[in-house]
Order: sequence, then structure tokens, then C-alpha cells
Amino acid sequence: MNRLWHNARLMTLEGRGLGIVEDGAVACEDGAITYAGPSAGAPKTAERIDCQGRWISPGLVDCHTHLVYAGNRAREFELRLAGASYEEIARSGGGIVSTMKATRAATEDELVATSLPRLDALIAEGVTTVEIKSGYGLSLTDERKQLRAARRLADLRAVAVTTTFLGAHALPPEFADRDAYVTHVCDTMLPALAAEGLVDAVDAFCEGIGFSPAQVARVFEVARTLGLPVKLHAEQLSDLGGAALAAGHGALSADHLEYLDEAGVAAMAASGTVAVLLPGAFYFTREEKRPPVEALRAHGVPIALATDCNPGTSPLTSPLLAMNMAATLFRLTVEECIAGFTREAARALGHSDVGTLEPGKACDLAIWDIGQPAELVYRMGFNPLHARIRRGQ
Ligand code: DI6
Ligand code: FE
Repeated sequence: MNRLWHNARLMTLEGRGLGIVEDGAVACEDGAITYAGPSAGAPKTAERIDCQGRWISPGLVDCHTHLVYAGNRAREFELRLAGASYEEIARSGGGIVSTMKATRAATEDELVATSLPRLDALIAEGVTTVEIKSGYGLSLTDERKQLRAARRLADLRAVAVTTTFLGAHALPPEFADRDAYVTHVCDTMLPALAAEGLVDAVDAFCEGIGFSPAQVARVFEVARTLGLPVKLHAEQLSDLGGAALAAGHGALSADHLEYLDEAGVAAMAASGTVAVLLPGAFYFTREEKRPPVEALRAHGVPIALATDCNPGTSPLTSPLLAMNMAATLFRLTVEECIAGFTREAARALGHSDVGTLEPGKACDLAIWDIGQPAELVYRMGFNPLHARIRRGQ
């Protein structure tokens, strides 16, 4: 199917900036972009769609979510409003383990059904590629169920889903010892799930309340032998040197990074590891330490953004609001926010086929009813998406 979207303004995201083309057009053949540039040079194609001056960006990429889970933590939220601390909540059976219990109790069908509205909320704001992590099953059977549910979402909606195994997210109650659980992750869970084709990448939670750098390194070693890329939840609550560890393993990304130091930034720069900032979690947990944005810029570390959609620390399903938070709370520029949900998010997933409007890339487009790119970042709780195109459809 040949198509041409014309009379549009483009954010191609080609190169470094937004790649603005004022009088632009995008042509597509068999789901791939064949042309993106000035109208004057556009091919003559049978089916022409008049965009009436609207803006076209690449379809958005949400490169860090935990959107497949059951239950919710609204009650825990209320307890926190009443003054309870995370630790108190965790000790009384709340936190990640409460979501684990609900996720274990759900069938695969139920997980799909309960997660679909969250995916639909992302899609409604122009998302065409989404990463989904496991990490609420914490057993072979239940991590498999979560990853299979994530894969099935891609059959139910016109969206690309990339799955990440996050077995080393929290200690399940049947294990008394973190090292013993990591052994189970390394020897049993990860090899089995990878063999079943359920794992596109491997992640871990490197934190005092999560797993130590030495434990994370064991998981990364297994990922390497399986040929799987790695990424890491690092420096969210404290500085354990997780980002540098991830960089040393050639990680695609290190995520959160509020407590990242200069040495960690330099290590990420040297390995080309993307910094994924998650303003929703920063906001929701009322964190006060900002990620080192100036140092990331100074070292040329690519910056991506994501919703971190999860029930405990970022119950957020709006990439546009995440962009606004990144600008307001982290002082990211409009260009950085939009690149963070397109070009740089694709880079954080190792996907070279999406994230910009260039010949040869997938024809995933978001068409916006806006007068200027800054409107995507500036508004709060308003969705100007006019249309979403996935693989040219
Ligand atoms: N960091 C987070 O912010 C989430 N997981 C993680 O590794 C929290 C997940 C939860 O509380 O359910
Ligand atoms: Fe996360």
C-alpha cells in the first residue's frame, strides 16, 4: 500500500535536534517510510492524505514500563498519605510483594484483560512501541505468565511490544536469601524463558532494597552467554555504582539515575549507554534529588524518557505528562523531551527501525493537532493526538 501524508509540518528527529520541515510530506510503502522531507520532493503516490497543516512526529516509544500486573496499590497510596513509610508498608505485606501476590493469583487471560486499558492509554497518546518488563511474578511460572501476557498484548493492538525479563526485581517470600534467589534466576528462570523466546532484554533492580552490584553482575553474565542485551534500574534511591556496572556490560540503558555521580556519567558516555529518566517515579515518590542532567549533557550521554508505568512508584500512563514533568522537574528542553520519547527511547531499546522519520524506518507516525512542538510538552492532561499510524496503517 502506497500512501503520502502531505500538507504537514514534520519533526523528523533526524540527526540531533527536532529536524523540523515546515512544508513537509511523508511517503510510505509496505509499512516503511520511503520519503520524509519537503513537499516539493515528495513522490507522486496514489493515496494522498491531506494533514491540513498538522504536525507529524515519529510514533512515540515508551522504553520503560511495568504495565503488565494485577491489582493496584491505591490503598497503599492512602496509607502513605496518612504518613506511613515505604518500609512500614513493605513490612505489613505491601510494596512489590503485594503486586506479586495479585499477579500470581491472576490467570494469563486476566493479566491481559487488566493490562489492556493501560496499554490503550499509551496508544491514545501516540505510542507505537512499548517495552514491558516482568518482575511481578518472581517464579518461573509467574514470570512466564507475565511475559506471555505482554507478548499477547501485541497481538491485540497495533503496537510493537518488546519484553524485558526483570526476575531480579525483588526477593520472593519463598526465598530467605538473595544470593540463592539470584542463583535460581541465573540457572533456571532466565535460560528457560529465553529459550521460549519470551525475553528481548534483561534488567535488574540494583539497590539496597533490591540486588547488589555483585548479584546484578551474575545475572548480566548469563544474559551475555544467551546473547541478550542488558539494562539496569540504577541509582534510584542511592549510589551503588550500578550505572557504571551496566556500562561495563555494554548496557543499552541505565534507568532512574537520581543518585548518579560524575564517574557513572563518564562510564555511560564511554559505553554509549542511554540515560532513561523517569520523572513519574520522581514525582510520585516525592524524591528531592534530581538526576544529574547537566553532567549527562556535558558528557554527551543520550537522554531518553519513559512513563515507568507501575503500580507502586509511577502509576502513570501518559507520555505527554511525563514530558511535561521532565521539563518542569528536571528542566529538560522541549527538544530533549520529544527526542526522549522518540529517537533516544528507540536507542534505549536498541531499535534502529523506529524513533525518527527517515527512509527505511517503519512508518510509525503520530499526527498532532498543535501549532508548535512545545505544545506537546507544555500542556498537562490534554491530548492533542489527531491520528496514529502504525506500519503505514
Ligand atoms: N523501581 C521502581 O520504581 C519500581 N521498581 C523498581 O525497580 C517499583 C515497583 C513497585 O513498587 O511495584
Ligand atoms: Fe521501573
